[in-house]
Amino acid sequence: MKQTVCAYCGVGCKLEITNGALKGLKCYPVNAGMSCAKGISQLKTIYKNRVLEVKKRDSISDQFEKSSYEDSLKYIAEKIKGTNPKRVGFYLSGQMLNEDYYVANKLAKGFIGTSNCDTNSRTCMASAVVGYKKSFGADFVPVRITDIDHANLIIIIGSNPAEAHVVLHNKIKKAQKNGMKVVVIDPRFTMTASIADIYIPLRVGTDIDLLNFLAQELIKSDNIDREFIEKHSNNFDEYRDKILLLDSDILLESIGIDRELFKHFYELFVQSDNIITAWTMGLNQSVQGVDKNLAVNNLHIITGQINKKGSGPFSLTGQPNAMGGREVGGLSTALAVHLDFDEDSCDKVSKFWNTNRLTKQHGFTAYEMIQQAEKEELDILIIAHTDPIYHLPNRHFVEASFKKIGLVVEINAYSGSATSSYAHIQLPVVPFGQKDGTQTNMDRTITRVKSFEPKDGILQDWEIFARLGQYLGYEDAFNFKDSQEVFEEYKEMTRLSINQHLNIFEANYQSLEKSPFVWGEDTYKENRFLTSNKKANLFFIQNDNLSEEPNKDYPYLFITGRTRDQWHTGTKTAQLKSLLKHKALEFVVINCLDAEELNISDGDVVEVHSRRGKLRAKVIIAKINRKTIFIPISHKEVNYLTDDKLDPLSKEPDYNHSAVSIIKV
Ligand SMILES: Nc1nc2c(c(=O)[nH]1)N[C@H]1C(S)=C(S)[C@@H](COP(=O)(O)OP(=O)(O)OC[C@H]3O[C@@H](n4cnc5c(=O)[nH]c(N)nc54)[C@H](O)[C@@H]3O)O[C@H]1N2
Ligand SMILES: Nc1nc2c(c(=O)[nH]1)N[C@H]1C(S)=C(S)[C@@H](COP(=O)(O)OP(=O)(O)OC[C@H]3O[C@@H](n4cnc5c(=O)[nH]c(N)nc54)[C@H](O)[C@@H]3O)O[C@H]1N2
Ligand code: SF4
Ligand SMILES: [Mo]
Repeated sequence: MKQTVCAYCGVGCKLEITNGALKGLKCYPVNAGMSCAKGISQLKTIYKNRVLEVKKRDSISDQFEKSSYEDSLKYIAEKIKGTNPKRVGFYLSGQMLNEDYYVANKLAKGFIGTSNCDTNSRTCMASAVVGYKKSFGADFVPVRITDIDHANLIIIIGSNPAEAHVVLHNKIKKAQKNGMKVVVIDPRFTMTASIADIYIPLRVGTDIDLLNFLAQELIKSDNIDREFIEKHSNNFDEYRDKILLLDSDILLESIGIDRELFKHFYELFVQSDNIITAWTMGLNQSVQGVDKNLAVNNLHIITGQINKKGSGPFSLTGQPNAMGGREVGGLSTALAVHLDFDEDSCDKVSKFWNTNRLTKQHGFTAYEMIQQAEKEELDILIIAHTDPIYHLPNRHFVEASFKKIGLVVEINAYSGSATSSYAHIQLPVVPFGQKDGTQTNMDRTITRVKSFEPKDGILQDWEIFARLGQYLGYEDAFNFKDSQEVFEEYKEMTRLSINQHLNIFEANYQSLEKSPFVWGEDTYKENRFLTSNKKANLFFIQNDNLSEEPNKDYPYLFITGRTRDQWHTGTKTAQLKSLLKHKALEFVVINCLDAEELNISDGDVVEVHSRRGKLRAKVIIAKINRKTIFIPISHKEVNYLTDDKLDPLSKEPDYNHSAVSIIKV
């Protein structure tokens, strides 16, 4: 029986191939035989819509011409040699395998000497990473998927697992049958909300107010864990004093719910022994994304709901290997293996990689690289496994900036990305089914990704970076034989980490297939946080309402997200008829009273305008707060509307909060 892991979401379901079909692997605890429609459709996409030739052109107004890996990579190497490393950028992806990430990161930061090596995880998990580091001292998710079986309450806030993490949602439903309660907090009545014991339709961007209000009530009624606070936290007195000064009427008014509903939520909270809070893009993708994460972490600290079975703040990772990318060091704000750019770390890493070209400071983050390009300060951008033209906010700005980059290289397995129209060189790679290595799911489980189809002369992502390294003259450093050899080097490198949880060096590549490795499993339950005094930090947070406010010209708030059977830009999923049945690709959800006011009916086409751009979409009238609309990422033009404000610390974009107007066409 052939086994592998799903290449879509962060749940990381194990799949088996029997009789030419994929299905969930029964004996694997994470999915126990379950899977979703996207997951099992992947055999059909291995040979569909693929990029199979190396292509090159001088200008993006020219047609592509056929090239070869050797010619193109030698050309790229020459261009890199002739440029200041600070003007070179790498744009990676939480969908790359650990081995792909490792080699790309080693090449960029270790040998080319640029830390402008960031990933699409910046648009996704960056706020959670910073939040965990500030609260607990390390980028470490202190919850496992199996904790759901031991929780009495799960609070799902800014997250829609029924569509985005389907198998996790099924696990939640199962736990609910066994008594666990579910609270869903979302301005939109989602598929997840439909199973909620309590649904809280808060106003967009008011999560901090709600979480602060809850903290205030808990402190006032002494429903907090004093012993835990005393032994394991910093800054409680200041936090408490400031929380108690908040005016609850003003908070309620901001959240937009009545006191009675809040009371139900509060009562459920205090009656529950074990509580998990799960969140995703409704909190992270915000100009206050880090603050929203801190507000969640605060609650778990004051109630001691952390580091014990069935509890904890659970940031749900979106992409299949976004967690692995963080471990390897794919973000421009990290060097490698959870090390920062301090002198000691730089020395250790230089020695390990045997290089004197290591970059020694943070690089530009994803959107900042585009801002550099706009100032004509980026000469080369190498993009792998992601489509920044499509996915970054304020797309007109992104498109104009891309045109100023001298050399754009796109490494993609599939054709039809928006970025390919802006690329000078397109390099094909093998996708799921033909590639080999490891990936880490949302609860730190490292599994083996197995190839089961021939590569037909096409390279895997890491092989492209390794060859480029060799053409740049670093033959020894990039002389890897296979994915296992890359993993072995990466694994050894994790011994350098200061994150005491990161024990990946104990994993065994050969046995990963049968017994996946969970890193950090034995260390955290002892309440040892990785801050300087080993205690968790409380931060008083206020809602500063920093997002774009609606006004007379743009009276609606626009939020964004996913639909169940589509994967982002759809180069794989939008090709399959079977996956197009669930929901249309290009729709806008509007509240029925707003629709009435605008004289719009279900199925009408409307034009949505923001200060940055416009698009057309088909109306679906559904339950969503008034003056709030939802457009999914499957809408090809969605990011012409979105705002490009960034969180000041995580640099994650404010996708989920733009002011728009709606016009019937
Ligand atoms: N089918 C499918 N699944 C996927 C993906 C996919 O493309 N397709 N992508 C994967 C990736 S990369 C990611 S990051 C995850 C994302 O996983 P999720 O974040 O669960 O998915 P979204 O649909 O973005 O849901 C965000 C939710 O936040 C809500 N929201 C918006 N603003 C606010 C707010 O101010 N407060 C609160 N409380 N809620 C708000 C939205 O209504 C929406 O329901 O999904 C992963 N899974
Ligand atoms: N409006 C709006 N914008 C958003 C979001 C949102 O919710 N709303 N969410 C943001 C988030 S959380 C994310 S994660 C991003 C996602 O945005 P992207 O990362 O741009 O979306 P994907 O479609 O997942 O892109 C993956 C690309 O990799 C290619 N590919 C597939 N397999 C392989 C392979 O093996 N190797 C290589 N090299 N390429 C391969 C695919 O063809 C595709 O072009 O979007 C962000 N942008
Ligand atoms: S839930 Fe996620 S990991 Fe599991 S099969 Fe579906 S997309 Fe794949
Ligand atoms: Mo994501």
